[in-house]
Amino acid sequence: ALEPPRTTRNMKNIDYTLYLVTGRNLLPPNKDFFESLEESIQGGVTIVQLREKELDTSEFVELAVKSKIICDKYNIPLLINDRVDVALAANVDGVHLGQSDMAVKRARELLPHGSIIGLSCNTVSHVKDAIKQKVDYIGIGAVWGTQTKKLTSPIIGVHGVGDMLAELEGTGIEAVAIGGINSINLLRTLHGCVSLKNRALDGVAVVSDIMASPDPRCASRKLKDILVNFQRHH
Ligand code: TZP
Ligand code: MG
Repeated sequence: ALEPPRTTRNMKNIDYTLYLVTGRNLLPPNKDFFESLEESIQGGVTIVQLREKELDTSEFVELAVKSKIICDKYNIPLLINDRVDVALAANVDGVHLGQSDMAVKRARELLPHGSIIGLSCNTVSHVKDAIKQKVDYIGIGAVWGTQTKKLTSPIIGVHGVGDMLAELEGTGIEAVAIGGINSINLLRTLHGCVSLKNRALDGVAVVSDIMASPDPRCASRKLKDILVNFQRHH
């Protein structure tokens, strides 16, 4: 087994613009996971979360260690979905927690100082709670319908996302939307999610539009161009 690299990221100016959430089961036939990961970063992914629910612990740790080497090469932060133990073992940059995962406070105590902690939020009440728990960022969703995850909460829509963004005003907590976002609806999503007080998303999280693509570099670049252009004009 490879040794986990010993780099840490203590300065938190994280770029959430194009947030890749992985799902190896979505890869096209014969597409290698690490090749896809590297190409998606080359296309403009700015942060990566390994979301691999079906891997056992040893497989997940090894996947994380190898992914960290690729992410480090491009100075891209790497987060782990749900599993604080895996994040610790692979010495990655943080975790993304769901509402029923380990409490943020506990994860903060376990992880190295300066680790990134994100939380999934589906309601304004979740957002208020996330602010109290001092998370680094929240993932808001599902903004649209998705085939990638069996949803356990209603689809929020752009106005729902906007209402949740409004709560974040002045907190310094960043936000990405997730769920069914692709290059066709991205610009509409970005414009639609802007809160009444003009707060926009800091980025979008995407699974299938990148992972399922035979050309993830191209898929990412397409999304990134739209995001950067929106950010420039907003
Ligand atoms: N959480 C809410 S929707 C979703 C997750 C993990 C999946 C989004 O996947 P896709 O393929 O970008 O719709
Ligand atoms: Mg989770």
